Amino acid sequence: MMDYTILKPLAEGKILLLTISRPAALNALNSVFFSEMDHFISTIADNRDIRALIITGEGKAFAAGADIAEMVNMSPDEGRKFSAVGQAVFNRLSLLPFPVIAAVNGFALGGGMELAMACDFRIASSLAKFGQPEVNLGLIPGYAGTQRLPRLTNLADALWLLTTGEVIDATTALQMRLVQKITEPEALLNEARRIANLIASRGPLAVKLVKEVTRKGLEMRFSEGEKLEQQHFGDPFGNEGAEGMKAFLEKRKAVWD
Ligand code: CO8
Repeated sequence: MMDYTILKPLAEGKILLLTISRPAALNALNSVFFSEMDHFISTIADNRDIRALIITGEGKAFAAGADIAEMVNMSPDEGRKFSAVGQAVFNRLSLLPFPVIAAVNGFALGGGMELAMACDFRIASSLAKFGQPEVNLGLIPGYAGTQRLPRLTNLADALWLLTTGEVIDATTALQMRLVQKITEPEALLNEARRIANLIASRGPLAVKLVKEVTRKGLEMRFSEGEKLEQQHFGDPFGNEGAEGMKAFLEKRKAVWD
């Protein structure tokens, strides 16, 4: 794995652990982060050996937002450009052909919460804090927070967080289904690893397809989504699906590769 300034990638068998490491600034997301993330995504996007990615933060933050110091003097057009770059990188992240799990260890604020929302699901430490405090700075979210939050939770909870900038704890985030699970702080990474390894033990083509169909289907009309599912349902037959079903009938573990 390449050496980065802010990102610390670690391969652990079939899963990857990516740590955002800029703890002195609470892992605030600056342009170096986005260019490293963009590069990192390019290096892993076509690697068939990777079955899941976990993203976490070093220190007391997951990421405390976009880098305010970097944005303070931007013009409206520079702001738009900064937003476009971040949106593109987070979209590429969400479209990776394997699941991406956010292991939220601490503050996930503003752009940090948007990063967590670009992942496929979220596990939170009991110490994690979530919020979209942009309005506190006279700003709005720029990495698709206004779009992902109401889709992941609901319109009212999203507008509560987006208009008040209020920071919520992990229990409240669980109640609004922003996170799927809470762990003790010291158990967070091992729980994320357990889930990632569970994914890695399943049929690799099936995991890839089920993510793609589910995510793409959400952008479509129901009947079009059904057609997409139908089409890809056929893909594993005769190969991975044949092995998985045969293994079940023979009461043995499937051999995927
Ligand atoms: N940007 C830059 N630096 C930051 C950020 C940030 N978002 N967050 C924290 N830091 C820095 C602090 O400035 C401080 O630096 P220094 O030690 O040099 O003074 C260091 O990290 C430690 O922070 P604190 O001393 O403030 O730590 P506390 O434990 O006292 O407080 C908080 C923690 C409550 C998380 C506090 O740091 C805070 O409120 N941070 C800002 C949170 C915030 O408003 N985030 C939203 C940012 S805006 C955003 O994300 C918009 C996204 C869309 C952008 C679209 C592109 C245009």
